[in-house]
Amino acid sequence: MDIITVDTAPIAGQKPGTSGLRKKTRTFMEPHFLENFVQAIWQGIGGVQGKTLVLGGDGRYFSDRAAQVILRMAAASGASRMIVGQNALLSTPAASHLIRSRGTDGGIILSASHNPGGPDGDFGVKFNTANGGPAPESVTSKIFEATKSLTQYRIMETQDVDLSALGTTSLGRMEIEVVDPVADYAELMAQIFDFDKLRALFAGGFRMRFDAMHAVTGPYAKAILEDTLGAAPGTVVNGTPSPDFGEGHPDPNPIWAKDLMDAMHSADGPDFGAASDGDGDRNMIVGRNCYVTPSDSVAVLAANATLVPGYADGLAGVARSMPTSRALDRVAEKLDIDCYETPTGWKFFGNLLDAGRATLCGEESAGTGSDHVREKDGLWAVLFWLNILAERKIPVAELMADHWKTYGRNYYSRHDYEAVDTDVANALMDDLRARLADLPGQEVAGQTVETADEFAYDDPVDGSRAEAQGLRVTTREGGRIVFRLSGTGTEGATIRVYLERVETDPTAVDDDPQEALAPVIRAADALTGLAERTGRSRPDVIT
Ligand code: VG1
Ligand code: CO
Repeated sequence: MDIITVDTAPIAGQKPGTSGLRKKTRTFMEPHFLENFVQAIWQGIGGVQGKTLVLGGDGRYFSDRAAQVILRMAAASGASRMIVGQNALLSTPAASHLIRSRGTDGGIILSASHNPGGPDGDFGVKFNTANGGPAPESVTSKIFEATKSLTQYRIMETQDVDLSALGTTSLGRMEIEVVDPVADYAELMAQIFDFDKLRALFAGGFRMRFDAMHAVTGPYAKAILEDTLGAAPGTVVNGTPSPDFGEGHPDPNPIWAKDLMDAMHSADGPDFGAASDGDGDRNMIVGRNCYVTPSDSVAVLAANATLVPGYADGLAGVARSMPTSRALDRVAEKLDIDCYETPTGWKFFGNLLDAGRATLCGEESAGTGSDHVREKDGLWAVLFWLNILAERKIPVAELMADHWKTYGRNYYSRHDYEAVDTDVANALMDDLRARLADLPGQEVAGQTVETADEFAYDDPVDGSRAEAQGLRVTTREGGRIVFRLSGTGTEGATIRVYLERVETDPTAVDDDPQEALAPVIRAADALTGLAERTGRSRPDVIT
């Protein structure tokens, strides 16, 4: 087994985005592309000499090859141990848990999350630090700097490691431990939730459908929901991970999880439906005839948290990303706890969780999580909902109606315009940014602007500052509009328009969100001329 040093040159565009480096799979398969980025990670974290890392991912196309390359590069640079999920599979939350529970120096997650996979799809590589969370910007910027000056990488020349068999092998002097991807995670869930109550719920005839979308959560959901909690066989659908996600789009929202939506709206549909994304960190919650927006979901979890054994003592605080609706703030106010507002992306919650300032966190993009790991966690959110339903014994629709009566309703929707010409998207943002200071007091499509600014975040724990995190406008009529460009796309630009309107009249909380938001939607278009500039008459995706 020889360690060789390969000459290379910097490759442009290896800047980690909202959640790691994401590119077309074919780009990752180009000569040196993956190797350069991995070598840059080693440099960015001060080398891997003597370190222990976790490795796994969502099983998408090219993961098996990438895992072998990473193992050979870790061995070549002196890592002492790699803990790898069997067949290189690990959901993102399970990887986060392993990094923490085994006291490692961090880990690498191979995933492009909710983006489609396959040779024509997307691939991604993300580094997580020893706390189990996505590397903060202080680390990702070092990695990016390293990509710009790389001239060589080190790799071991050897046969593939067999990642299908559990147990410990070695590569040169590095040990490789292949672990069951599900076992430790399932054990953690059993510590947090009341599994006896959940068993009783299913034994009592409660019917559920969990759509794993051909992605990584299938084995986790089957083991926990069907094998451990006694949900009927067949509860988990699309439960076998496939490299191209069954040619699907593993994004758990009403558009891409349409089969599940249809089932939940049929006469004899299940009581409860849920779905997760490619790497298992997102969740969609839907009751009979009742889709729960992610922003409402985290608010409901916070309001009912003490019903769950793991949170019986209450919450230290909560946090949400800035574009997420302020439904959570209303609950926090009632509970008299802090509610932090962070930039988009889970890496910004890490410090708050580590410092014990926040217990629950959520993002409008179907991400919910807590201090049990340092990533958002899809299946955990589903079990949380089940635990609440087992205690409250009412249908999801009734629970939501009750929540809105108590807290008011934050009508909310996100409109995405995908693969927009990058120059058009940048110009739209630049023009609005330039006008922000003049907007307060102006009337826009019948709404009067109250405040307008660009969001920047000062981390209360380490004092770091993140700028340019989205343009936001509030109106006197209770509306809020946020404009942001996605940091996870791989084609052109994706413009995200986040729309919200607060309704506190208990008799007006049952409207269709798109109708309730119509004035806000009109104002968003008038503010930016979005339809005209992009030539799009409607968004590509509405969630
Ligand atoms: C999107 C979401 C963001 C989420 C991120 C990663 O980022 O908006 O809330 O944290 O994806 O999620 P962006 O920059 O495209 O808006 V995942 O499930 O990809 O790890
Ligand atoms: Co994800």
